[in-house]
Amino acid sequence: MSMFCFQCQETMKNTGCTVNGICGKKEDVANLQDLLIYSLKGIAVFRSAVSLEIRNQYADECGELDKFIAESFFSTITNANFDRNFFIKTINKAIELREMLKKKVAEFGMEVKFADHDAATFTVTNENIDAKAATVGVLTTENEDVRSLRELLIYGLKGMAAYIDHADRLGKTNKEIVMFMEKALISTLDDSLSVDEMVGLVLECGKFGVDAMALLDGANTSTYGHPEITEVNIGVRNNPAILISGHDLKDMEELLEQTKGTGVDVYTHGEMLPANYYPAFKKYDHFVGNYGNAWWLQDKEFASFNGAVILTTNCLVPPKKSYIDRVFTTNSVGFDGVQHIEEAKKGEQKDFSKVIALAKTLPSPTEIETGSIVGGFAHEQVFALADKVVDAVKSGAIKKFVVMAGCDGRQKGRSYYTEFAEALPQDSVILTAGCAKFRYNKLNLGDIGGIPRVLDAGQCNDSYSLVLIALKLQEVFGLDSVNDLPIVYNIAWYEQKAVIVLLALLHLGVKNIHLGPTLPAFLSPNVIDVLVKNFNIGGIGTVEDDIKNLIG
Ligand code: SF4
Ligand code: SF3
Repeated sequence: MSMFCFQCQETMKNTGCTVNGICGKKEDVANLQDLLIYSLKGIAVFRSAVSLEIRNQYADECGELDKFIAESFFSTITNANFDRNFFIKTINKAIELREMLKKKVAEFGMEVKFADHDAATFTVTNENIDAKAATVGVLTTENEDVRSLRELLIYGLKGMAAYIDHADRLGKTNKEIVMFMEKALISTLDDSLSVDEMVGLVLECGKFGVDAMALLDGANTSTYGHPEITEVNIGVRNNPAILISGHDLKDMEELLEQTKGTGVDVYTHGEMLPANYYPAFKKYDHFVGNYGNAWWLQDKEFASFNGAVILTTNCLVPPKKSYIDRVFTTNSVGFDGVQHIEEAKKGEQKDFSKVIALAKTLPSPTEIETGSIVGGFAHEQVFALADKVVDAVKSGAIKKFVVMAGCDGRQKGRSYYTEFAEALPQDSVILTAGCAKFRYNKLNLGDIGGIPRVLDAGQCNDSYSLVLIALKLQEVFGLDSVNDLPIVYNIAWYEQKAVIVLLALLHLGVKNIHLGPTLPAFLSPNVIDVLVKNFNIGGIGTVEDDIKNLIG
């Protein structure tokens, strides 16, 4: 076995990728990603000695290190970064930062636990880095339950890191979240922890997941306004164009600014669709709408788009030769042979001029769809409709809300979600967020007294909106528990952002969540038992059975 990765839903045979990733990740990159996480554990050992007070005092330096931790985690998320050189560079940087922290801690005579651990002492050369990387993967934890809880925690941190990285780029940070990340990283070196303590950390991760999503929600809405109900065009115009994908709204803003008046149109793809819902982006008349569907269709859709494409975050599918020259990555995304747009200098905008110049030379997009879709049902917009929604529940016009948030993926069995949405009774409303929506957001499911039957809150991180909506309904109906609401959860997962969303829901005490299309391979049978016993988590079955069991 040359690698072992089981962090995403499409892992080989639902056990683990052991040769190459189904996602296209090669064994050397998979192992280097493990080594990067391992080197973050070394950083955490020394960083944990730095108090909040000191962090506040040295805000700039500390902010840079927080950013490094978040970006490093983010680069190891499924379908984000496939670039070997990026990982070698980042691991070396991590070791350098660890040694700097080690010196400071020694200077101040601070005590740290695990200072002698290999994660806190190892070094590498270009010659031995692959050999070292092959020795630090998830299988080094032998007990399968301990491994399961440690990896569940690490994957939650990866998702959390993605969200705080976006917020950071909009100037919003929360040092306590990073302090928790460090504590959690160190816990994975600690063989003395009991199962209960590890479960406690996983749930605490959910608490900080809620904080991270709240931070990002605040960053997005205070910068770009609250999403509002929007009809999004899914057709094309006859101009050269740029397709922007991923989750980073700051890139969206800067791209729209820089393409203004250039004759180049801008379209969103995949998880960038919700950018269409923000007031701040509506003023650009060259922002045409959304092109295509979820990430896994990008090999076909990037090809037919014809123009330049920017990946601001996951999910990147290894680009085909036919269009690789038109693809650009930025932030934590990377792929060997794909042009990368570097981070901007402080106070400046990122420079998209290369992308714009290329786009001008390319043909306009080939039409693959026409018409429009409706979205923008984030918390403030739904609160504005609260009276209507409450009346519909009271009158019985709405009998169930079905949360179908999460990820989409290429596995054939995911047609379940389309069929499930179609089979839902007419008096049910789907609450969605994340790219899972592409399985049913173009079906004509109609409305209930003017309330569409698919309410899209936005990106996966906007699952936070769904939580606020549920809490609001609980308050309006005067219920003791969020579990007393007529809401069922049928969530689709693929990568690690869905893991932090799940942990956030568990932290809020949400029970009876159904997770599919398969339960995570990294959950051992005993850990699944704990989740079933405490939260009644379940998988999915057939559409017919699930409609019967969930909806009644
Ligand atoms: Fe396999 Fe998923 Fe890991 Fe890729 S990210 S190697 S598909 S488990
Ligand atoms: Fe999708 Fe990758 Fe998870 Fe943000 S873009 S939800 S899978």
